[in-house]
Amino acid sequence: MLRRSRLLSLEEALRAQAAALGFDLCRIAPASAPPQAGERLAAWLASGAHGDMEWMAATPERRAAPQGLWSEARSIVLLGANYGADGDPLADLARRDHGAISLYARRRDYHEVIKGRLKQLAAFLLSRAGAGDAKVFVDTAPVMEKPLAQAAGLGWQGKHTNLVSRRFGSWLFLGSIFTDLTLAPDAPERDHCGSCRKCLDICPTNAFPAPYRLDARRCVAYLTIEHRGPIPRELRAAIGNRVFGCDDCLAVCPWNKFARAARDARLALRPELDAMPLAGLAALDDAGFRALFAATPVKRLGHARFLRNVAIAIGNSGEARLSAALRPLLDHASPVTRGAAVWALARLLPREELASLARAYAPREPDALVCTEWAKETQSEKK
Ligand code: B12
Ligand code: SF4
Ligand code: SF4
Repeated sequence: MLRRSRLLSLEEALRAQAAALGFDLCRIAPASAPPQAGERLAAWLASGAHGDMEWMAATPERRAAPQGLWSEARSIVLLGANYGADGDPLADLARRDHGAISLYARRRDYHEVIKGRLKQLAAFLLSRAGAGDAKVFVDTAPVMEKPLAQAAGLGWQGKHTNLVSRRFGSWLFLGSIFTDLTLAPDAPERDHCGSCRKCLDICPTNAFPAPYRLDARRCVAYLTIEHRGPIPRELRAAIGNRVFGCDDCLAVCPWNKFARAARDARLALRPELDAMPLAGLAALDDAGFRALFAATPVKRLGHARFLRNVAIAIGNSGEARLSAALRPLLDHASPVTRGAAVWALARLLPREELASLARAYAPREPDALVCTEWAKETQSEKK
């Protein structure tokens, strides 16, 4: 065994160690900037498509090119971790009185799981090479992970802009190791979308102005996870019962026929987070929210914004009985939650009942935006 491992090249040993640590793909790209990624990032930012994700606009020159982030970088090791599941990831969307949480978030936060493994792999690489330096990134640093992963050949950026793998379909988490070692690069992957446009057509909020271009301001993932304020009124109905993220464009991709369930126990799905009754989610207090979503990405959203999302989903449920779950939210400390509750109640209550609630709550509402919600809903009732 020892004899065999001595014969492995550094790159082969790295790949074997990546597999041993639980990564499903490991390939290498040169540290040069991925072609056109910088220009396209600049155009995307200039169009305002990043919405209120100011951190995306903060350091574009560092994000556009690996050597802008770390001038010593010579090679980038790109890692993919499969998070596929058995069954239909969109099945929960049909249960309108239940909340749908996107597949990536119904489990331990991948940032934590992957970052630890990246550090272990980087330490292995440096000790094996006997020299060099390395830095590890997953998601949160200004790194364009998808174009880099395409340059390394993990897959290609599909028309929905995510990386699609011939082996794992849409379901890969990405991470990277930047190193000042010069490693032999792998070949890039080419686009295999062809004339398909399934991901573009299924999007509930029409978030793709063109193939390969996403307007994040319309994407349900942005609206339910990143956006801090009230969700724009014109997009609320299309969100349906999605309370955290969205998988529609990923799930319809034909390349998922090659996908398989994740083998990684630390990324195992938590069955209790599958289609939870909306009434129960609305009734969670802060401690209950934290306990239910402990160590998952949902916890980082915070209780108030989670309730905002739950209120919108209840408003979309068509179930008048769920209005009882909304009423306590009218007294919530967060105006964003109160405003969403007003909108949702207007979808479920008879006109007179809503008018009576408005008489009780609107005059003592301190927040201008929530007052506007009351005014809009009671005005539209008069029409
Ligand atoms: C910001 C961000 C978001 C934003 C914006 C998404 C976006 N597409 O930019 C929001 C909040 C909406 C989001 C949502 C999601 N995200 Co996100 N997100 C990121 C983040 C932090 C940065 C992405 C970025 O750089 N965007 C800027 C734009 C300009 O870059 P781009 O998407 O690569 O855009 C390219 C194309 O537009 C293309 N292009 C433009 N014009 C043209 C024209 C032609 C002809 C062609 C060919 C190409 C082309 O060039 C651009 C540059 O390469 C990355 C992590 C990271 N650091 O990379 C995770 C990341 C992309 N997200 C991830 C995931 C899982 C998701 C969700 C699936 C979560 C969910 N289930 O709800 C959704 C998917 C929504 C979607 N369809 O993209 C994964 C994706 C893994 C994968 N296999 O690709 C990442 C890589 C995190 C990770 N480490 O695993 N996300
Ligand atoms: S994640 Fe959902 S809302 Fe966002 S682009 Fe994909 S289908 Fe559209
Ligand atoms: S659904 Fe079709 S167009 Fe979209 S990424 Fe997959 S193959 Fe490409």
